[in-house]
Formats: sequence, C-alpha cells, structure tokens
Amino acid sequence: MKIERIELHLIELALVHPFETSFGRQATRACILVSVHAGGLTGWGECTAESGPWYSCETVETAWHILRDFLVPQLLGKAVSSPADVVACSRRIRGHPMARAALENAVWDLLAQADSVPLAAMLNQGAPYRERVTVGVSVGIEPTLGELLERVAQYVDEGYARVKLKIKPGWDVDVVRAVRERWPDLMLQVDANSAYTPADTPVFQELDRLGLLLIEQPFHYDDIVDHARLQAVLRTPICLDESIRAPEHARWALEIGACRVINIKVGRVGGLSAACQIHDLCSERGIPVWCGGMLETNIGRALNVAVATLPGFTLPGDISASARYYRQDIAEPNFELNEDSTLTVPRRAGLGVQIVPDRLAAVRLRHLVCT
Ligand code: OSB
Ligand code: MG
Repeated sequence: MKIERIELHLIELALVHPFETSFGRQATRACILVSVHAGGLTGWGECTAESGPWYSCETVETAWHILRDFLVPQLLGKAVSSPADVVACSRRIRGHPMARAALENAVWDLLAQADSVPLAAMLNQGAPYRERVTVGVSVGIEPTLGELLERVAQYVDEGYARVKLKIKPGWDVDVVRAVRERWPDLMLQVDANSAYTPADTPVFQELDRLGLLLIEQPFHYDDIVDHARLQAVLRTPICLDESIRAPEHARWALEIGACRVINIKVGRVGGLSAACQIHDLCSERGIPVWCGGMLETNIGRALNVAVATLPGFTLPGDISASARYYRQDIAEPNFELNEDSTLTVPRRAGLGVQIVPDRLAAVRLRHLVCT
C-alpha cells in the first residue's frame, strides 16, 4: 500500500480522577495521535509520550518534532507491505521509541484492516489466541490512606482482581500493609517509578513480606546493576518498566538477573515489532511478561489488548476499562470490565475501535496534515 497522507493530532483529555505517581499529580492527559492514510483506509497510532520528561525523556513536543521532521517524511509516498518496512525507515533514528512506535503501530492497524483481520490475529500469526485478556488497575497515590482504601474498595467492587499501588518514600510499607490486611487474597503489586536508591533496600525487605506479585521499577531507570543486587536479596520478583526501552535492554537485564518479570509497554520499547521480540525472548527464558499502561485512549488501549493476547502475557495487564480513565473517549466502543477481571478482545478488523470525528475535533489542540 502506498502511504498517501499522514496526520498528527495533539489532543488533551481530562482524567476521571487525578493520577499521582512518584513523579507528581496529573489531572489531564495530552497525547499525539497519528493517522496513516492509504487506499481508502486509515490506520491509527497513539504516542505514549507525556507532557513532561518524568517517566521518559520523551515528551509530546519532542515526539511531535521527531515525527514531523524525521519519521513522517521518510514514510510518506512509500509502498508498505509489512510493519518491517516502517521499522526499516526509522532505523537510522536514535532513541525516541515512543515517536517511532506511534507511526509503526498505525501501520499495523492499517495493514490488519487491509487484510480484514483483527490486530490480535495478525500478531499471533494464525495461531489461536485468547478471546479475553486478564487485567488489573493501577491506583495512584492519594492524599490520605483513608482515600486510598476507598478507591481500592471501589475498584475491587467493580471487579478488578489485581491492584497495583503506586509507592514513593513516605508512602510505602504502611500503606501497602493496610491494603494487604483489608484484602488478604487480592493480587497486589507495587510500582515505585524509580523513586528509591539502594540505601532504601530495607523498605523492599519489608515489602517482601507482604505477599506481592511483583515490585516494579524501584531504582533509577538506567540502574540495572543495582536492581540485580536488590533482586538477589528478595523473594518477590522485581519487574522492570522504565529500564527496558529496547529488546537489548531486556536481554541485558535478564543476563545479569536484574528482574524476574518484564512490563512490556509497546510505546516505551519502540513499537509492536520490538514488543514481540521482547515477548519472544522472555518466553524462551521462562520470564512472565504483562502489558503496562500509559493512561491511553481507546486507540492505545485496543493496541494493548491485542498485544496482551500473545501467549507469554501471563500476568494481568494495566489495561483497565475505558471508564476508569475518561468520561468520553475519542474512539468507540468503550472497553468494559467483564466479571472475570478481563477485557474482551475486539473481533473487528485492525484495532477494532473507531475514531469519533466530532469528539476528536472537540479535544484537538493542534493538527498537522502531511502529504
Ligand atoms: O509506571 O506504569 C507506570 C501511567 C503513566 C506513566 C507510567 C505508568 C502509569 C501507570 C498507569 O501505572 C497504568 C494505566 O494506564 O492504567
Ligand atoms: Mg510502571
């Protein structure tokens, strides 16, 4: 298919409830959507870069720059028959995985639509795959323990069987213990978003006693050596998120024992091709993976649901129902939580969700059409 036109859309949506991590509190989510137009079809990709360089060094503005000035010009007018053609186009660009992923993922959607198959079927290459993916919910830091317990109770009542608590120094052992005492059998895990240093090892030794599924990204995003030292003294698996930004990072982390679980975020690792490589590497080594989230709209959520159908995704993903994030999404239909803490994999072609043009226009801050 010849790529005829590519559009960039910068949007901003208000979150249903502010989300606080060790980086800070956010009430809105800005993101770039990429649409790739060819042969009467449109593929969509969501860029997971955020407003500020806290989780990742990429931001909405760096991604806009790299897409507009480097990625889009290399793809426009090209004939594309497989996602590998897009990967080849962007190979010369160092870093900027979230910008690269947005474009590559849009082409996956386009090609799946052209073949009239769901994205999950394309990813699984004809092998049978699950019809529902198991999910949990990521719960931000709250002003008080009482408010946190209320929020967790609400999600447990809604049917989430796995809860992830954000932690930071001063909001860790006591908080996690209180949740564990109230819900002794809940699948529970924590995410520090790099807020600790090796001097805090005793905190993790305390958390190690609370029956957690995993401890996500305790130390700095470049610090896999210190993660390996910590993993050696813990029973609970360490899961790396920020540290894994390419397939090589996954291999290096596993080779030195820096983690026993990997969180795969398609944007963070540079697109679906890289995500599949990490999945395959982890499967070969018996390492469980799960799909992380970045407060996506239904475009990114549909992508996450599709990738989570790969067989190595054996832990619940941070892919909550649409209503947990936004009052009105820019794409339909919404994902609803099933009673078994799963989301249903769409059966329609491509991502299986449809942009609602009026809703997109209503939240769009900037629009660029490239031909
Ligand atoms: O570290 O997993 C994270 C959201 C934004 C940035 C980083 C993270 C998160 C989440 C939210 O935990 C997961 C979700 O989308 O539900
Ligand atoms: Mg994380």
